[in-house]
Amino acid sequence: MSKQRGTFISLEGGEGAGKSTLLAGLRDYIAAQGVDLVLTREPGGTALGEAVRAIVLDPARHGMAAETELLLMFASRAQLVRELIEPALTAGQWVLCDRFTDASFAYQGGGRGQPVERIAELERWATDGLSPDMTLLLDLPVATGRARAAGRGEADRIEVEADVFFERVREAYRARAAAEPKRFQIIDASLTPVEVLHAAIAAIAPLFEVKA
Ligand code: Z5A
Repeated sequence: MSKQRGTFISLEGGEGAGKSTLLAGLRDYIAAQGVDLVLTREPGGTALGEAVRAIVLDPARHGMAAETELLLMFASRAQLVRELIEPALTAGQWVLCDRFTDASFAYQGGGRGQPVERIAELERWATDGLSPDMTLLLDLPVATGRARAAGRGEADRIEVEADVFFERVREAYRARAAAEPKRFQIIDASLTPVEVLHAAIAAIAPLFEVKA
């Protein structure tokens, strides 16, 4: 008998929203339910993807065109889907991914102004249209997130953008969540880390019921 396909969850949010913090707590919670879980991130997650990440976030690469940035995000993603995500889901594992295609719609679409139809076309081609079963969007005011992220050392090539860029990113995320309310769960990321974790656990609870 073939194994039941695994569940794919993505985490999204603006800078300093608390994805890394939530990821650790969520990993422990999901694993404690007896689920075989794979953690990964974008851009990155594979040897090739991590090499792409180093290039695309390198603050020294000032002249990178918005089109190049978009294609690099999808180059990393195409590899991650084929090398890690699809094989894991096929084997019945769950995948928890720190960012996925919604980030390209938010940052390259909302932030950089790349056309949505172009990103959607890349999504169909590069990922075969793979979409998470659930996306947790950590939403909080840009100023709060930026204040949290400040003082973490050198900002990467995207983090140096102005507040107005991150306001567009936030709006693009919220628009996507409004357009796909079944897939997205919006979490108030201004709550304490423990409260955010509890909200995330409540949000993913139906996924365990579906698999039971
Ligand atoms: N990017 C893109 O443009 N297009 C794409 O398609 C993809 C990505 C996939 C790297 O992403 C960059 O890639 C990112 C988007 C772009 N660029 N930017 N900007 P990343 O996810 O690796 O990096 P990040 O967005 O910069 O994540 P982050 O800033 O590290 O945020 P975080 O993981 O969400 O936050 P954190 O590290 O958990 O928390 C930040 C601080 O806040 C830390 O001190 C925590 O202790 C604190 N914190 C966390 N939660 C709380 C709460 N609840 N209350 C108070 N303080 C908290």
